[in-house]
Amino acid sequence: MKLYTWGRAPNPRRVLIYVAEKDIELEVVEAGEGAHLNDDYLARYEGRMVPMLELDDGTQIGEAMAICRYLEEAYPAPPLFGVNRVDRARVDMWERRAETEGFAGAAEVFRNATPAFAGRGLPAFEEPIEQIPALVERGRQRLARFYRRIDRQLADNRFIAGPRFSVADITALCVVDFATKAAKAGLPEDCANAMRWHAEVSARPSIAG
Ligand SMILES: N[C@@H](CCC(=O)N[C@@H](CS)C(=O)NCC(=O)O)C(=O)O
Repeated sequence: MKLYTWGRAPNPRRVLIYVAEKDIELEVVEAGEGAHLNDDYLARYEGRMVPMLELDDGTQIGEAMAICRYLEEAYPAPPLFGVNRVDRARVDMWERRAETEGFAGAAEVFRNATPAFAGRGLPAFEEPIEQIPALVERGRQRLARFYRRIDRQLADNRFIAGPRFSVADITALCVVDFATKAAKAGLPEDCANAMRWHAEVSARPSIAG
């Protein structure tokens, strides 16, 4: 099994944290060269993004959560997708929100504001996709709404989806760190619950290093 990653890119990081939480051994392969994925990887994988998990029989699995779900079946302990029907639904719900609200917002800011991504306003396209500067502000709005939402949720919950650490925390943490470093749009200081959560999850061995 090989996991293809790219430097400190946030989506492969979701899988790397998951793998560290589970103590799963797999071969990690760097698919990037500076600000680009390398040509060999792009030619071999039609998804043209990372992360991608390649099984020993050549099967290619893209999408961070599809990879984690595949691994969850082989390595069920500790459970990171919830422990019962309601819990699993809650984890899915918050993980989806972290991706579709948080990641989408951070990506809108990053991809439309970063000079090195000129002509690459969206990932995975072969043809140029121009940046749209107006999306930077809209991305910030999406992120701000996501931050307020998790701050309210974390007022009564230790972790994003309830009392247990889950993939929802992994995705939300990667959103916050990516937005802070790459989009200069970190957690607002008045989001005290989210700040408390961020400090706690950042100290986990799978994340702190
Ligand atoms: N929804 C995908 C998102 C993957 C994604 O956006 N990956 C980025 C790196 S974080 C990528 O491969 N970008 C390629 C590029 O910018 O050329 C997932 O969950 O894995």
